[in-house]
Amino acid sequence: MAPNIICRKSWELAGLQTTPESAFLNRRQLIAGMGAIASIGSLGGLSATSAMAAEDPSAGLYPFKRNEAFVLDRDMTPEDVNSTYNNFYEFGSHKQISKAAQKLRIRPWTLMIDGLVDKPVELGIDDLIAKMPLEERLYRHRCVEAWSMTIPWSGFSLKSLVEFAKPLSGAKYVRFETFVDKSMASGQGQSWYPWPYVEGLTMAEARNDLAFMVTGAYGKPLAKQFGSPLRLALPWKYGFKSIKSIVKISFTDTAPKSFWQEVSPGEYGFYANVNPKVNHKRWSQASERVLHSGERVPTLLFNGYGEQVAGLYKGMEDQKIWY
Ligand SMILES: Nc1nc2c(c(=O)[nH]1)N[C@H]1C(S)=C(S)[C@@H](COP(=O)(O)O)O[C@H]1N2
Ligand SMILES: [Mo]
Repeated sequence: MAPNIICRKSWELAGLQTTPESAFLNRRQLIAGMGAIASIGSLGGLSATSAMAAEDPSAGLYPFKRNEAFVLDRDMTPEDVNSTYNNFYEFGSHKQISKAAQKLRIRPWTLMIDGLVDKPVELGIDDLIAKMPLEERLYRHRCVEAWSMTIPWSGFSLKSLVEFAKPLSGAKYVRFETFVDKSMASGQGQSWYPWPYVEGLTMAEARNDLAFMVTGAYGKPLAKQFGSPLRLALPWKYGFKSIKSIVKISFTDTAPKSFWQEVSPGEYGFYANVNPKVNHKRWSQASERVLHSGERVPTLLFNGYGEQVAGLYKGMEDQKIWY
């Protein structure tokens, strides 16, 4: 991983310790718990925050405790920058989808866990969150399009979800699937795309410490455009592997075919590990544009996370693991 320099950034001072807001959210939670929330529609003029608390009962749990093992040598991307520049094709095939994504309904939200497991289970997102060890991690994110950002994600390790799912010994891969609902997601009307968005990992990748299930960012529940209420963060792989708004996780014995493999098999493969020396068919991967500064910096092997993940690919370096 990158040199261990811990810098306190301005967003931390301004953002995470906003006691007034979290105190307010906790009060809202309490009211919701007492059943008084039923009257919320008649209050009128609700602030965005209280509307969020009403729709997202997990709001009072944030911020999660930061896991100090994940440190960065880069500036944090300001929240307003990466929450207005997103890839979420369900809401349009361009970066300005943040408004359209507000149509996403995030409660009730059910996650199905099935396939080669002890017992398939369907559970609500808040039940899942209640069972998982919650923490915050600072991660880099490197899009295959050669831009990058740095984000404080909240969530839990994918490893803990795998343990909860109790996969059978025949399980070799994990397959993830995004919701399908054309009435919320206008992009899903573009029938030339192979909806739903699908992604996959090997079991060893899914059990690696770095693989993170994300429920929040910047010390609060995920904004919808980030793929709420549940997405992946796989910082050593190109960003498209970090699938958003997950409704189904299946354990399988065959490698799942991902959305982008389906769209363009010559350009996108199953592993998609970051490697500055292996170019995309149409552009170089040697460097990347830092989203908030516009600066160009060299791209690092495994996006700087080789220490944690290189062992997963020992002896496979000459295979198709770099796109
Ligand atoms: N369901 C779904 N997940 C997705 C995408 C998408 O279009 N749909 N885009 C991917 C790509 S290409 C990237 S770079 C990241 C972008 O995440 P961000 O908008 O939070 O930066 O989400 C990934 N996950
Ligand atoms: Mo991406």
